[in-house]
Amino acid sequence: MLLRPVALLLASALSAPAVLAEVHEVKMLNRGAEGAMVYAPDHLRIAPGDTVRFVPTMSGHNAATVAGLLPAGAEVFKSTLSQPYEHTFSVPGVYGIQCIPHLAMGMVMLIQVGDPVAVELPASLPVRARTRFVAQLQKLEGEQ
Ligand SMILES: [Cu+2]
Repeated sequence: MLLRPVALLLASALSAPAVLAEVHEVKMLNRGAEGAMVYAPDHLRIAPGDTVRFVPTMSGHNAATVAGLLPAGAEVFKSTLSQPYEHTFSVPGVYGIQCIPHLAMGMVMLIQVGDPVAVELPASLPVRARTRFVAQLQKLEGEQ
């Protein structure tokens, strides 16, 4: 009789994170609704602890963090070309994601983890990447 409340508490503590965490899928495409060399969707708002699965729908792409466009303390990553890749985002903030072969063609996306924060784009970005980041930031702000 005394064990029952403890068991219930343990069960709810163990199941809560699994219920809340989500997996979001992003396709890597040579062409999509937003033009050539795109992630689809090109921006995401997710909760801390959620996972993003980058899917090589078309080959020759990858997903990597952008130097100067990720939260302090966040993990830097770079996936293998043409391979599926999953990353769990635990540190809140805004992450820029780039396809390394196609950064100059503007193959980038933004992932906002948790609440909105002010974002300053790195000065060294190629023009097409900057243009898309600016458009993606506006979409994120418009959806808050
Ligand atoms: Cu690419």
